[in-house]
Amino acid sequence: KQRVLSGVQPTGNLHLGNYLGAIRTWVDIQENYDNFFCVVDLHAITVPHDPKSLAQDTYTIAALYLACGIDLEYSTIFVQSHVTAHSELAWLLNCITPLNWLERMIQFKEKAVKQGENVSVGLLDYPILMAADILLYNADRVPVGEDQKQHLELTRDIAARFNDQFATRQKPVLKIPEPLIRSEGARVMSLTDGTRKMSKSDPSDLSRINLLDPPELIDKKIKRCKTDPVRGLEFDNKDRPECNNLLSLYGLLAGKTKQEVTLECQEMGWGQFKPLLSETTVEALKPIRLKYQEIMDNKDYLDKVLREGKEKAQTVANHTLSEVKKALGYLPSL
Ligand code: AQP
Repeated sequence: KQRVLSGVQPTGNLHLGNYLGAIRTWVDIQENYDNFFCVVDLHAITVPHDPKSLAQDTYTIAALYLACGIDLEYSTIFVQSHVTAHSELAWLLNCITPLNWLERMIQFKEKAVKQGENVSVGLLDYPILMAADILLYNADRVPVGEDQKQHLELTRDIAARFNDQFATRQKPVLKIPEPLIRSEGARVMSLTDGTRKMSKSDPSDLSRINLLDPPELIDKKIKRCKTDPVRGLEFDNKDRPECNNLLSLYGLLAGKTKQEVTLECQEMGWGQFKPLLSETTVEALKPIRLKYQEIMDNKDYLDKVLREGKEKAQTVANHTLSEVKKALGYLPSL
């Protein structure tokens, strides 16, 4: 079987963008691959974080993976910081990657502007750690949202450069991964501005629907979300980004095609559509919330999942790391 690797940062709760852009795809494809899904807690400290909530947030994301349908028969779930090879490979890749490759990254430029002088070296280095995450597992496919596309291209460039410099064409050390970005759900937009992606770091909680939001809150957020005064609802009108986003969300959550949604909703006004979207969202998220609660009530089970996940991940990661060190010419550990 081909290998899949992906992850989410434990920075708060997951939102519909993380779910529809990434995790839903993981669940849909998992039976066909050998999957590693990690909670990327080393990435979570590249921006200021609260040490009091990091561990709890890590549990939350791992439990949400399971609640969303990640199945341990096909997939391994683990915590990035529990497998030390991630930090170690990131260092080795740091030393072969030109600085200007990182300075070009759009996400760095956007986040760095927000943080001014406090921006950390870690934020610049984020894509190299992500490359290490992927390359350690010889991943063939990396299912992510559209916003991670540039980082994946960088991962491919780093792997190719490493192989060029330290391996032979016949026997490459690092596997060059392919992105897996589905067209539907790859870019879920904010509820308060249809031109910006739904994001955890948006200061307004009204801009996103979190997977664990209670029904009343989901209803409130949809009631208040930005719309427009145009009559009728339609996809793909670039002057109506909010309309496109809300119809897309409805289609994805109701399991309906674009055509079906168009037929059903083209004559509707917002007053009729919003309650429909709200009800559909609540129904779609209900099983996730219930399953999540069940898992969080059984921390021993969750610890066992993460302990076993760590062991499996470590075996694969340590093997790749030792191949990389051998290629770089290190004296083997005595
Ligand atoms: N709006 C989105 N639409 C589709 N996919 C998205 N992803 C994130 N936002 C959207 C995908 O979710 C996965 C996890 O990404 P991450 O760990 O990088 O999450 P994050 O960056 O903490 O989430 P945000 O909300 O994107 O945070 P900020 O505000 O920090 O930028 C990835 O596969 C990502 O593509």
